[in-house]
Amino acid sequence: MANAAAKRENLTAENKNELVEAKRARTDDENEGKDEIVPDTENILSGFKTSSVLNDSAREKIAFIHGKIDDQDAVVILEKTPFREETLTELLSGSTLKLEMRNDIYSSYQLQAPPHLNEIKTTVVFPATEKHIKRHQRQESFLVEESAEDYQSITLPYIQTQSFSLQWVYNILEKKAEADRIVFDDPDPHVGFVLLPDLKWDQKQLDNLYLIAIARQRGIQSLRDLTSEHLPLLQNLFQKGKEAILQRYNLPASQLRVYLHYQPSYYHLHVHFTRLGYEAPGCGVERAHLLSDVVQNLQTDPEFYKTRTLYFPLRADDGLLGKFREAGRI
Ligand code: M7G
Repeated sequence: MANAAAKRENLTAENKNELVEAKRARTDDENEGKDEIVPDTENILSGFKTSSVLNDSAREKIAFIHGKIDDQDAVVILEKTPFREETLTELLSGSTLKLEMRNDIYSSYQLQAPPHLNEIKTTVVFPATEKHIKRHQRQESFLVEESAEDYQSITLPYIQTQSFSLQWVYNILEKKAEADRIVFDDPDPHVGFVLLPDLKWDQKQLDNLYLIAIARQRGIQSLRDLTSEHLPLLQNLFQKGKEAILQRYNLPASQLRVYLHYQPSYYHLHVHFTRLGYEAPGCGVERAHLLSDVVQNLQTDPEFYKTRTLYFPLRADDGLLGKFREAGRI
């Protein structure tokens, strides 16, 4: 499905040539044209009952909805997708226009697009935990200052009991899920990783390219665990990740923002590869650490991330923020 999506000729003008190159570079053609339509009987959302809108953004055209499916909690994320130059002609000529107002040379309309040009990227988390629901709720954030001691006494004990399940990560590494979406796989148990499209990317255009590289090595929870011992892994992942993206999408490293989150949501080492021009959620300076900086810091000081004070934002309802408050650290 991933390959089929990437192959559709619907990238922006700037990327047309890139796509031609990307097609040439691709070898795994077997999934072409296999986008699945889920039959009504299997439509997980057919019985969805909305409880509340957790958050929405008119500018980003995204809504986070909490509801129930068969009396169990679910979170649905609806996101209107960017326009694609390749489908503009069809969109403009093949739609119905409803006039709203006309004044001199100005007029405004409601355009009703054909269904296939009016898709909404939909992510479903089901069954959703309390943590998933809270995570998407509109909240104020606070910047936390975490010393090495704070990490040991506050953060580590908290994340050991509270963090999200990593089952989806293990499913990817063991090819039990998303196997057909893998862009690159290095099977080495120490320095290997799997590179694949992030859940947030619909792969319809390169403007908002978003992939994640998941380390094969288990037990590296976050940036805090990294030492110079991990340099071979980080450098391998960086180098091969960039090469794979160049090969598949014809995007050079100078077009990429490659970084780790601290705090991450999932405590298994993974690296975000996003398009430089795309303001991906969580790419701000208070949460994103460029992989090239991480590598250099570890080269200069093998214990850099074990000893430094790190800063990160936490949402008002985050239990970890409560722990920092209890300890009088905020
Ligand atoms: P993070 O830095 O731990 O937290 O990144 P964040 O979600 O707050 O950014 C985890 C990344 O994994 C995010 O970019 C998610 O969109 C992505 N992700 C999460 N899940 C559950 C999946 C999944 O099932 N498949 C894929 N491909 N990506 C996922």
